Amino acid sequence: MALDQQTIRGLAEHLETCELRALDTLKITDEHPSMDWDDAYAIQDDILRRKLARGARLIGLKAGLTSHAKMKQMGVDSPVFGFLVDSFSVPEGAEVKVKELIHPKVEPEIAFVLKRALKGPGCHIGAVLAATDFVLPGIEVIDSRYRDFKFDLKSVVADNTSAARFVVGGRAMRPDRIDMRTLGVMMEKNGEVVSIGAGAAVLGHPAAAVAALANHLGRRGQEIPAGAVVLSGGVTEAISVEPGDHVGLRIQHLGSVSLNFAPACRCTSPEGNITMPFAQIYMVEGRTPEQKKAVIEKVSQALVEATGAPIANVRVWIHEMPKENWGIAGVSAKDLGR
Ligand code: OOG
Ligand code: MG
Repeated sequence: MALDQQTIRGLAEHLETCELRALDTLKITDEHPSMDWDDAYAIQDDILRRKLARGARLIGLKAGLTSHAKMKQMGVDSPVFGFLVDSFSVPEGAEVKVKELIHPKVEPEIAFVLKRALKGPGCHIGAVLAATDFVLPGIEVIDSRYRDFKFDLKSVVADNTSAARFVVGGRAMRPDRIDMRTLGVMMEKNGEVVSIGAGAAVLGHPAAAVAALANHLGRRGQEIPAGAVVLSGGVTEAISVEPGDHVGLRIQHLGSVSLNFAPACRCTSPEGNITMPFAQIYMVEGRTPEQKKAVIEKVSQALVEATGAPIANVRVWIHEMPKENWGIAGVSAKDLGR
């Protein structure tokens, strides 16, 4: 390990605060270039410890960056592993509160539920299939705490592999009834197909990702517990979502599962009953058009940040007050001598 305990705790607190307040940050290896793999997982473990201390329940684990599409999208070359707690779990068809997230993306995944614990080293696809109770379709919502999703592998491990929310549902299927490699996967956003893939995209067989997770944990003296849900990794690249989006995932033989992303804000504008964040600014007359434009741009940006609404939905209205109406506590500007 290259970092001391205090630094590890400080980085865990920083990353978890970013998660809880929906704030982004620069990747932590920028300031700690010597950080090694053990440090990265120690930071992730400390984030889990913080959550458990506040009453969270560990309900599952995840493998990430297990498909070529994902590795290519993120510019990395090996899988990473993280944890899932109860607050990440969203019921089927429920609304995800976009305001609680920074820049969410969705991924289609095959989720495993184990009937027996799995421990590496030496875990393989056969052992995973024997220990699996059933598999389900799952949508993972990832939300890297790093600005613009720009990170390296160690930084993303420390950030619990961008884990944020997930839903599982559809039809539970025993693993001996299907060939997971040839399962067709189709994800749609607002009724349009946004990604298509097959199970084999995940390390040749999604169970290989679960075996890799068990082997990773085995090296650290841990195991995948019975009853845990395991997300085996995005089959295709991740897709960005905006407030108001609907995302559906259909996997051959496993049925479908869906999520809604809460609309930004419900306001009525002068144009009718349109969903859009709306701000009115009062200013004394006399500003140039350029100055007014700059105010509109700044306020629009603040609304985008505060509500998560797309910039195109934001409206800013400037009211100009005549100079003679301006005053302080009933004394006009003129009488104030200004
Ligand atoms: C890292 C998490 C990747 C997956 O399924 O590949 C992941 C990221 O891309 O931010 O969960
Ligand atoms: Mg994932």
